[in-house]
Amino acid sequence: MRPAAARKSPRKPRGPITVRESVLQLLRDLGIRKIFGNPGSTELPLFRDFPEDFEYVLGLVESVVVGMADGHAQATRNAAFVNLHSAAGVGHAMGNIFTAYKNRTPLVITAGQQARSILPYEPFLFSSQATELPKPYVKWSIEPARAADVPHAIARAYYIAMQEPQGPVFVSIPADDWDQPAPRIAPRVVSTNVRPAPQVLDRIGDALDACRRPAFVVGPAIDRSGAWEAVVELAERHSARVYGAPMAGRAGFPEDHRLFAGFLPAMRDRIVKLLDGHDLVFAIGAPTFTYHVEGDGPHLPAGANLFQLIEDPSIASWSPTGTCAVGSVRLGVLDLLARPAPRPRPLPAPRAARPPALPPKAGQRMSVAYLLQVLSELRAPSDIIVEEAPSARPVIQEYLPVLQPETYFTMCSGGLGHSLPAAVGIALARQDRKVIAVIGDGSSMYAIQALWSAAQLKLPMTILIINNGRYAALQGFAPVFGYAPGEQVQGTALPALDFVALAKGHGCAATRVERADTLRAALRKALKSPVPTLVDVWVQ
Ligand SMILES: Cc1ncc(C[n+]2csc(CCOP(=O)(O)OP(=O)(O)O)c2C)c(N)n1
Ligand SMILES: [Mg+2]
Repeated sequence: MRPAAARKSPRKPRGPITVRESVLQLLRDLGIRKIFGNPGSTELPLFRDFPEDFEYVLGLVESVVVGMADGHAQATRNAAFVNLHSAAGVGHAMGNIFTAYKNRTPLVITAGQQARSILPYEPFLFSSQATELPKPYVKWSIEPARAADVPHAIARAYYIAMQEPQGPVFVSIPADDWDQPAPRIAPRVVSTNVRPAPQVLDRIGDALDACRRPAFVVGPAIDRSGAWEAVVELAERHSARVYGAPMAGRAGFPEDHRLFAGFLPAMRDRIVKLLDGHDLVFAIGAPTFTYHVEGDGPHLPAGANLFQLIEDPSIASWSPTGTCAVGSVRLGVLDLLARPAPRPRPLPAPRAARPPALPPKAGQRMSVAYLLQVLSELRAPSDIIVEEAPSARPVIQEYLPVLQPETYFTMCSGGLGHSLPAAVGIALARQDRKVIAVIGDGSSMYAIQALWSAAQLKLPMTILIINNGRYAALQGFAPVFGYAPGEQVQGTALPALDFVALAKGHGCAATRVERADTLRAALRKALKSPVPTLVDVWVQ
């Protein structure tokens, strides 16, 4: 980086301006001052005369770049601007572009392209079908026909990304475009959501008023749309029992609330069993339902009617049954709250208290439950948990409950390699909060370079590695796919990874916890640390 004095300050261009100047001014106007990227020769022209009021956030591989941008966009509620290297860089990013699409995270992803004048000669680094490459996991994809159209394309991309259902968009930009003349693009006011149709909401409201035992299934679009408090009020008004939706990337309800009944698994017959006895199921901001394995039989218990409120018309279209209001989850819930209060209903019985996790017996490793119970005692309720630890998920749901809005993030996609970089992006956005990344040993290795960005950005985050030395989720799943009990599952052992060395090698502080009696002190110290600190905890 050049010394501050040598850098140019932002200026208001007069007369004809370049594509670069036009795009940077547009980004300022849209409230964007960070560029998440990994540079190559096809991107370098964008960064010449890099303005002082922008920050380039470097990820060492493009998957980390997109993961960080995803976290930042979710935490700031504004699209993040991403710049990737042409073809190969977009390829590296693809896993986390898929995840951003499933997470419904607004990202304006740009990528370099070779200079227009040599495109006919299939040059080095040329992306021959640049706009096809990220499909179908972007909402829109374009390589503008002329250099002068680049700023307008980026503006259009931004408004598409921000429109619910939000998501990533893609703009391919030839390297020689940045110095070409372009018009200045004035920012516009474009509304980003729509109010669900009142007549469909009325049907849902009438059914809610008339039913005897309502169940709410709360999904990620609640927190995304800022509807957490409104959903709590609606559940209390109807004395509804509230279940977490399977595989949700955000929490939608306080998990210590008397009405909260736990999580639905991603399995059809078990969902039907858990919802048995309810005559109405209202899925709020959740797909109905995300399944992980095959199942047959009904999707709902006998006698139950399904209603749904979701911002995504595509999700609404594949629900197997029921009535769906499409539009802003927050506006929809507020409209339901504006109806007259129903006659009071008896409260459902609270769920059974979970048993406390016990420390390990001498010579044994601690359980994941014990680790999370201790973390739960030490964290503040406003700390942000960013999680990717597949077999630990059900234990996290029991022992590390989410208590407040915007304090839990993971991915909706199932694609590992998201949450460690996302935690970095969230920590960058929310420097008022402690961010705790809770990551499986296997998951961490899909995006371990995120540690370097955390160290360079000096983010005081905690990275907790739940180290069981294996891909436990796959071993746990094996019987579902016909494995005999105890049969070895190929490719699921992860010996000889040294997370303390990996963390230190990326510039983070690190410590290892092998025994339960050193856990509390190590976690307490890490949570207070002013630098990114990894705690590698060995569990059963
Ligand atoms: C990109 C990607 N590759 C592979 C998988 C398959 N997969 C699902 S869970 C899992 C294991 C994760 O291991 P770890 O983070 O250690 O968690 P554990 O299963 O031990 O709880 C794998 C490899 C995936 N979901 N995403
Ligand atoms: Mg593991």
